Amino acid sequence: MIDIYTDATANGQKVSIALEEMGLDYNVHRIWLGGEQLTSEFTALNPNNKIPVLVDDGLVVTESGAILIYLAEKTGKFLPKDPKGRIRTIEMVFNQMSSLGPMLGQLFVFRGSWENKAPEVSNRYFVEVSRIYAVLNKRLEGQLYMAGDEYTVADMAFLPWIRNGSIVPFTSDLPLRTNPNLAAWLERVLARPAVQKGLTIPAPFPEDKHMEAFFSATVGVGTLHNA
Ligand SMILES: N[C@@H](CCC(=O)N[C@@H](CS)C(=O)NCC(=O)O)C(=O)O
Repeated sequence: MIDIYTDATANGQKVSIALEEMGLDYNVHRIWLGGEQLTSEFTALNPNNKIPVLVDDGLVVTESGAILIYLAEKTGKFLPKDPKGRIRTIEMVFNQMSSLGPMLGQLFVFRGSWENKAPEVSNRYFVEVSRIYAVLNKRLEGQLYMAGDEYTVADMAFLPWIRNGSIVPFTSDLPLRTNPNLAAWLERVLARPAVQKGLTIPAPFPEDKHMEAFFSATVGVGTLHNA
């Protein structure tokens, strides 16, 4: 049986989307990022104190990109079998993990939790995320999905992040509409029923807790990260 330890953030949603897409049964353990990621029970699973964590019959897997590849290999789904499609998919999972995720995460920190008090810093991340959007837009020229014409785990890696960028009020100026291939891709993947379901697991943060939970933990501000 599969257990996931997760919260309602983009990295967590990647995993619930994948599990829904693959039709796997799983138990959800919600780790409230206001501090539950620091308990000894949780850090025994992931010493890096970050969600998501997946446990499959005693095998613990951390890092959302690794979890996506693990699930794709386990099920034989959403990771093309041909060498080119396979490496394109892995390439784009790594790309998301090392570029869009950290850069957009920092944009959320400096625009949101730090209320844009360091505009030069916010601007550096805004410019970089905008550049990444344009690169993705170019990549999507003439292909339906991030790794080609097949929907793969690479799409699952990008989609909760780009969706968040489009719904968080202080990143509404990100150039999504002006990158029409990327905007069309987002609509395409968001139309999938498994994606819609995965985005609700675990349930979104309540409005009043959203900023507190997201900013005090996810982005590493406040007292949680002083140690
Ligand atoms: N590279 C990791 C990043 C995971 C990550 O940043 N998780 C955040 C939530 S999206 C977290 O658990 N933050 C809690 C903390 O930093 O204390 C992955 O993709 O799994």
